[in-house]
This record gives sequence, structure tokens and C-alpha cells, in this order.
Amino acid sequence: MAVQKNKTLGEFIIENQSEFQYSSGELSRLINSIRLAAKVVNHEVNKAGLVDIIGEAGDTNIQGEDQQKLDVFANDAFINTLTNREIVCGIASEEEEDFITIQGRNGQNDNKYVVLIDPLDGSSNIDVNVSVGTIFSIFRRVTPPGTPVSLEDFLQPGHRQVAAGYIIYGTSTMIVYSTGHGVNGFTLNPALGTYYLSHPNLSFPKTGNIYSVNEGNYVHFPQGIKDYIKYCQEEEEDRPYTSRYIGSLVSDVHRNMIKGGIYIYPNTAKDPNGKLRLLYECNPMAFLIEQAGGKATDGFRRILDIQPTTLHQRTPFIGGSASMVEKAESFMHRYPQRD
Ligand code: P6P
Repeated sequence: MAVQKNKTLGEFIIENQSEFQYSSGELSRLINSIRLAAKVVNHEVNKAGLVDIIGEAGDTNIQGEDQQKLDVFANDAFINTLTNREIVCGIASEEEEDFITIQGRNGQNDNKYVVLIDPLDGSSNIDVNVSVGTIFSIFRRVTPPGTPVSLEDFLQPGHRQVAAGYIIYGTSTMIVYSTGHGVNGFTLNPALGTYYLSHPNLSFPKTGNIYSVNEGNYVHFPQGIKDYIKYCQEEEEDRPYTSRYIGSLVSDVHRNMIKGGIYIYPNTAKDPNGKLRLLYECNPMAFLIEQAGGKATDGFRRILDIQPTTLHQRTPFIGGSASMVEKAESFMHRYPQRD
């Protein structure tokens, strides 16, 4: 097997940790622990297709172990990995009603970071063998180290993230993340269990011809989004655009970041505040999109400027190539902003 010439994720972290303005050692250990948990989840996700061998969630598998739902498994894998390494003082997860407080060995909360995570986004796609992802967001705590972590440490506006990223469990498994100095993608070589730098300095093409939205909800969309979708479909200039919607946020944004495009999940009748979660889906994806030169908005406000009020709050989300997002916003601004 040829030795890979690409840099490994471990080498990249060490080479770039001086860029990180805070305590670089801890962030490196934090990214490393996410890397490890991603390998554990990847192994489980990749064998999910063998359901009749490993059993449905809730069954006991041939080893007599309880078969966990994959999103519960992923949640446990990331929480256990982060807890055991004493790097964070708290974790919020889509799978957990409240945030989890993590105390250090001496019972103190000396660690400086909190992590917010969607452990397995799009997990309903697993049964149909479609890519899914893990999304993570990292903040520096705002309450004093040594005191128990509190809700305000998690309810920070997205522009204060110190790092964010996703793992995509697709035709290959990749980690894509940023610490505020651009976006880099690493692909797992499963034979070696090593991630290699495969997509250095990912950048959103300024424009594109792909729009990603669940048009089944069209009748419930705000008029501005309806107008924008019709704009995408007109026979004009570089249009009609191509419609591509996987139904997995990480997969749709990842493809658009490479090819150019826009992802839209607006408010609908079923989800009047949008479906996507602000803290552990939209904030990290918006951080990455902006770091790659794109834009992310709720139609009126920059996602990263929204002041959160609750852990699991939802928001409308429009993210992707800057000129496409600006065009969509121009349609939204023709109509009064909903309260
Ligand atoms: P719909 C998956 O459940 C998810 O949170 C995102 O990953 C995805 O883009 C969206 O919801 C799909 O939602 O309503 O179009 O099926």
C-alpha cells in the first residue's frame, strides 16, 4: 500500500495549533477526541445495513447485547469520549433535554470549553443507505473556570464559536472543521484508521447553480422563498438551476460547498420557526459556511448574530454561495418580516 503523501489530521492539528489564540493544547485534544469518536460512530454506521444480522434498535443482537438506535449510540460515543478526556466542562446535545455538566478529576470544572453537538443528523436516512453526519460547535465558557457550567455558557451567539465542524458518513468518511482560519477537510482511510488532508482551504464558490430545498413544503413557504424558487426555475441567464436535496443537512451543505449552491430550510406551517436547530445545526454550519466565504442567514439576520434564548430553539436557515444567498434575501425583503 503506497504511503499517503497527504498530511494526516494529527500532523495538521499540531502544525496549526499556534494559530489558535486560546490554549492550543486543549483545543487540539478536543479535536482529537472528536476524531476518535467519529471513528467509533463511523464503524457502527457503516454496518447499520446489516440490520438483519445486528438487529433493529431495541432488539438484542447475536451477542445478546441491546441494539441501540444509532443516534443514541452516536450520542453516547461522543459524550463518553469527551467526558473521559476532561477537556470540556459541559456538553449540549440534540439527544439530551438539558446540558450535561462535566467535572474534572478533582471535582472541579476547570476546563474552558463547552461543546454542542448533533450526534447523528439525518439518522432517518440510515435505513435507506443515505449519508448522515455529526455536527459540532465549540465555545469558550463565559462563566468562571472552577464553577459549575451554566446555561449561559451554551446560549452564546454563533459568532463567538472558537471552532465548529462536521463528520460526514458518506461514500467516504470525512471530518470538515474550522478554528476560525478557513475550512479544511480530512478523509478517513479506513484501512489505516487515519484521516488525511484531502480538501485544504475549502471555499464556497461565490455563485452556483444548485438549490437545495424540500419543495414538498412549497405551499407553506414564505412568499419570498416561493418567489426565489420560481426565480431558480426560470429560463433566464444561467437558469434554470439544478434542484438537489438529499434530506441530510451535512450532505447538502457539503456538496454545495464544493460545487456552489444554496440550502434553504424556511419556516413552514409545521415548523413556524423553521425545523433546524440554531445551537448545534445552524450555528456550526453557518460558521463553516462563512469561513469558506459563503453566507448564512434566517432571511433577515445573520445566523451567527442571533442571540439564543433556549438550548433547542429552531430557526429558518438559508446558507451557501454568497451571491445566491443575497438573491434569496432580496426576495425575502420584499415582504414584511414575520414577527
Ligand atoms: P425534511 C434531518 O432530519 C434534518 O434535520 C436535516 O439534516 C435535513 O436537511 C432536514 O432535517 C430534512 O428535513 O423536512 O426536508 O425531511
